[in-house]
Amino acid sequence: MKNSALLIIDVQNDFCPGGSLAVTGGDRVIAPLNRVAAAFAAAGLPVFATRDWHPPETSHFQAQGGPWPVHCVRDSAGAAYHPDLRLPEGTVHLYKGVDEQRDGYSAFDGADQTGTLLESLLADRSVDHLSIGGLATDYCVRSSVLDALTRGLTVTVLTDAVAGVELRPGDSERSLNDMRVAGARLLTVEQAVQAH
Ligand code: VGL
Ligand code: ZN
Repeated sequence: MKNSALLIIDVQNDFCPGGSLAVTGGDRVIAPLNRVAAAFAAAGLPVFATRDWHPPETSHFQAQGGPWPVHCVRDSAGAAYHPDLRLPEGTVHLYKGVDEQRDGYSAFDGADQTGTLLESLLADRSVDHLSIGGLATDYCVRSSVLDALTRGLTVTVLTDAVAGVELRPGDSERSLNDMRVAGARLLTVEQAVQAH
């Protein structure tokens, strides 16, 4: 029997339409994520949610030589969860990308507000399988999925609950393929909920 948890990555205003690093269709992940989060909560399974949570100046941003426009600066409106996202009571909140010198794409770079890393939060709950959705397919979702697989967890990627930045057209498709080749299962939310 698998001990599953849901991991929701970076469904924040800055990654949604109107935000400073908007992902095309970023807000389309919200309805499927609300559905799967409710199903996990109803089954008593843990839900984790990350926020990209950057300092005002970081090597992640273009002004400091990095790849990205300013986004998800800690405590800003852009860093808040999208207001339509419904996180169940008891959701464990993780902060990532808090460092001035690192991109911190992976949820495994993230920690809760006491500084406990995701890996140890998962171990505490004997989690061995993660269902993962959110933003962005080609950066934080990809990196989190590959890190989870490296750590020996099994992973389902929720294909209708992810969307990509697509700096290069096709990046999302290529990323999904990389995740599949690395061992992740690709399912829609509907298929994943049925499987539980
Ligand atoms: C992300 C680019 C920069 C992500 C975060 O959440 O995928 N992408 N920072
Ligand atoms: Zn970022």
